[in-house]
Amino acid sequence: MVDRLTGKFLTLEGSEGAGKSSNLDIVVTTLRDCGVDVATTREPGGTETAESIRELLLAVRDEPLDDLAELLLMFAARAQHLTTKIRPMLRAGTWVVCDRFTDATYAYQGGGRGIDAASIALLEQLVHGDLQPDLTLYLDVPVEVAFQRIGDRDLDRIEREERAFFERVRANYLERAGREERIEIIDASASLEAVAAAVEQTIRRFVAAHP
Ligand code: T5A
Repeated sequence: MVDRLTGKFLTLEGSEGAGKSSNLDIVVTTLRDCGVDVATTREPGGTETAESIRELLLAVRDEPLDDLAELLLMFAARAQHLTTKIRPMLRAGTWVVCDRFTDATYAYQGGGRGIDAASIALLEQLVHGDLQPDLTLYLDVPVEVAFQRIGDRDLDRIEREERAFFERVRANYLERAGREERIEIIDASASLEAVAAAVEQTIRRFVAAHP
């Protein structure tokens, strides 16, 4: 049976400190101003069970987390999130704005950890082959700037990775953004105001194209 999803699916991507959380509000305010019914969520997480998987993924433990276990947990959380939250909302005509989605898996588990893209694509196909974001805003910022922004806050397991890991993450995002038409690159090294203006403009353009 064809799953009729009438809402639009928007995602925000970027390295830590790129400003996703800061700009999620801009996306929502702009959409509401355009008369769109919108809900927000995040990955990994978004539902009670998926948030528990998030805790497993981000907790700092003595036992290192196996790369493949990390990949499978990301998709386990995603499967739960899609079934219990994202698809029902899209079916009801609500637009969903998600802080990170599968582009993050290609960037972090693919680019960062070195897992081959074909294995990720296999899981992507299994979990949501028929559903892709309609628009992705990739907030691009040099690793150096991102780490200055997050400062000396308590870092989670992934944030504790070395700089080279985040350089590979960024390179992977940029490479995908160059290939995928749905991904809009926003220069997130600019001021908060300038980034917010670019985000708002991109969202208004998208809404105008999808009345
Ligand atoms: N992950 C996730 C994977 O490995 N694979 C996957 O498939 C998925 C889905 C989740 C982690 O999981 C990984 C990636 C992540 O490591 P998360 O919840 O998305 O993490 O959280 P982070 O990315 O760590 O979120 P951050 O809060 O660090 O980044 P944000 O949301 O991009 O940044 P934000 O908005 O909180 O801003 C950080 C600081 O910078 C300032 C803000 O005021 C804030 O203080 N700032 C600016 N300052 C100056 N100019 C600007 N333009 C600014 N923009 C923001």
